[in-house]
Amino acid sequence: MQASPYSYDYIFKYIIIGDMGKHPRMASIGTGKSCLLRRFTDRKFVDGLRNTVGVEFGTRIIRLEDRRIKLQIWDTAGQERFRSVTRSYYRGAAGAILVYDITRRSTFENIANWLMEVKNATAPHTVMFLIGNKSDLEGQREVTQQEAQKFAQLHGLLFAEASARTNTHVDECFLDTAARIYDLVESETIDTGALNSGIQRYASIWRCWKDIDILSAIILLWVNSSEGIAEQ
Ligand SMILES: Nc1nc2c(ncn2[C@@H]2O[C@H](COP(=O)(O)OP(=O)(O)O)[C@@H](O)[C@H]2O)c(=O)[nH]1
Ligand SMILES: [Mg+2]
Repeated sequence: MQASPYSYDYIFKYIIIGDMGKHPRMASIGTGKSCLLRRFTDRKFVDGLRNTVGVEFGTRIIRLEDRRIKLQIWDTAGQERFRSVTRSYYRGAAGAILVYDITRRSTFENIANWLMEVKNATAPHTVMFLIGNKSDLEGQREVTQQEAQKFAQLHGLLFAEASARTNTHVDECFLDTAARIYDLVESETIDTGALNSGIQRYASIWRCWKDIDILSAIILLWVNSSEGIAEQ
């Protein structure tokens, strides 16, 4: 049964960042951020996305334990061409997905800069996931999995190689990030009430009804007791 798209317990905001970079022969080619996003939210590979213009974010509702969580994933809309992204883009991100292209070493080397930008602009508990995208292009690899793994460990990032094209490990990257954020929420490490936590708590319709039941019981009690006072 498909639940209502409006009933969920949390919204987690994610951002995706990484180079667009330059290819020696061709025009600029991105690391695949928009393709990863579309693969996760629309469950398809959309080739030839035009620099994200007009697409600001994608969403998908996932389930973790008995909670429904809406992942709201923001895409850079081409801002990364200038090697920096406005601060408002980072604001209130609970999860940051950093993407490099395993076939272009410069995109991996630049991750250190992206990481610095994210750390400077987000809350301390923002969960970060490093994706080495285009794992389908093994023959053109310029970055080994081991060195990326080592970098991720050093900086406390989750890590996986993935391919938006062949749909390899894409869901895992977004879902593992959500699971880590959820753990931080459950253990109260993240204060969901704090401004810019990147998390919004929502009452599902069912929960609302339960709250309304409790509220009407309180009103009824109050009316009864005040009637009792009036009769005395
Ligand atoms: N082979 C391969 N190509 C990919 C993959 N993901 C994206 N691409 C290609 O890389 C280019 C840039 O992708 P895009 O998502 O627009 O990059 P962005 O600028 O980082 O958003 C496009 O030509 C995509 O078709 C992948 O997993 N494998
Ligand atoms: Mg893009």
